[in-house]
Order: sequence, then C-alpha cells, then structure tokens
Amino acid sequence: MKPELIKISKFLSLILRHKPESIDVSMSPHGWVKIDELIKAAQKHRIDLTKKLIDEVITKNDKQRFTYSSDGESIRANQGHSVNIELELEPTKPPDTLYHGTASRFMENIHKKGLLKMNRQHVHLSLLKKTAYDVGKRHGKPVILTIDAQRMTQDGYEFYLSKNGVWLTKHVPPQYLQEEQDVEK
Ligand code: HQG
Repeated sequence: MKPELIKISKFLSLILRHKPESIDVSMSPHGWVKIDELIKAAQKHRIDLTKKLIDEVITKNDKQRFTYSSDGESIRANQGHSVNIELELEPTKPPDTLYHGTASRFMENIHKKGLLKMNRQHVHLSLLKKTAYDVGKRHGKPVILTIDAQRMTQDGYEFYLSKNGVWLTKHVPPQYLQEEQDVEK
C-alpha cells in the first residue's frame, strides 16, 4: 500500500476500532459508522478523507480490516475493537490448533493468567504461525504460543471467526497454552 493509504488505514483503525468520539462520529451498537458522516467529521479535523480513498483502502488493505454495509452507506472494522460493540459473529468450530504471537516480557503474567483480551473485545488468534510471529514482533522479542483449540472447544469455550480470518475468543486459560521453541521459523 502507498504511504498515503497506510495513513488513511491507520486513521480508520483508530476511529472505527478505538476512538469514534475523538472526531465526534456516532457508531451503531454493531460498530457501523455512516460514511458521509465519517468524511465530514474527518475533514473538520483536517484529515483529507474522501470516498475514493476509503474505496482504495477497502480494496487494497492487506488484512481486509474494513467492510462496507450491504447498503453501501456505512463502514466498520472487521475486528480489533476496544470500543464495546457487538459484531454478531456466530460461534464457529476452530481448527485443532491456533497460534498467538506475543512478547517475552508478557510471558510471566500469561503463564499465571492465560491470554486476556486486555484493551480489546477478544483475544486474537491466527491459523498461521507466521501471522502470530509478525504480531508478536510488534510488541518486543516475539514468542509464539500454540493454543489447544480442540480441547478448549471440548471444554465448552467458544470461538468466532472475523470476516477477515482472525480467530477470536474471550480468554485462553494457561492450561491450553504451549510455548513454541523454534520461534524464528
Ligand atoms: C498480551 C493485529 C500480559 C497479548 C493482529 C498482546 C491481531 C498479555 C497484548 C490484532 C496477557 C495485547 C491484535 C496477560 C495477553 N498478561 N500480557 N495475561 N494476555 N497479553 O494489540 O493480539 O494489524 O491488544 O499477548 O492481526 O497483539 O492491528 O493484541 O501482546 O489480530 O489489524 O497483551 O492486531 O491486527 O496487544 O493484536 P493487542 P494483539 P491489525
């Protein structure tokens, strides 16, 4: 993505996942923001947002972070929210193993309490080890955790799959976690 689009994508993530109030846009209980309202509010805050730029971010976004509503009038983030909205995802059977990337400095607490959703609405898990590695690296020295999703499902935990392929759950207790040894793979 071009630097201009990365900037817009980051701005959309900030507004649609975390701080709609920072530019005074209203968000529906399901996380939708009206595109017209978003553009006007952004421009009021000197962010040069246009429908064309949003279109480009939606089609070129590497992680498919955003979706238009079926009537095309609204937009929302597919996952990653800290604002309390309801994505209306159905519980879905996960693959037997999922991965989570974190940083070594968090491990002492993760061994004690498991994976917590922290500021977001869910713990984020991935199908691929590589994704976990990339996410972990953003926080420090990466650690990859293997999650026994099969056993969690047997024990009654629920999983959800976001529209852009991120696996979500509310909490992963420590007994379902294992630290990968060959992290640089
Ligand atoms: C850690 C990306 C201490 C957790 C990706 C993580 C992802 C604990 C950090 C999405 C803990 C929270 C989310 C505990 C968890 N004690 N630390 N008990 N439990 N943590 O950013 O998963 O590129 O909220 O391991 O695709 O890093 O933004 O979550 O390190 O899906 O679109 O607390 O971000 O998407 O960090 O990343 P985050 P995350 P985007």
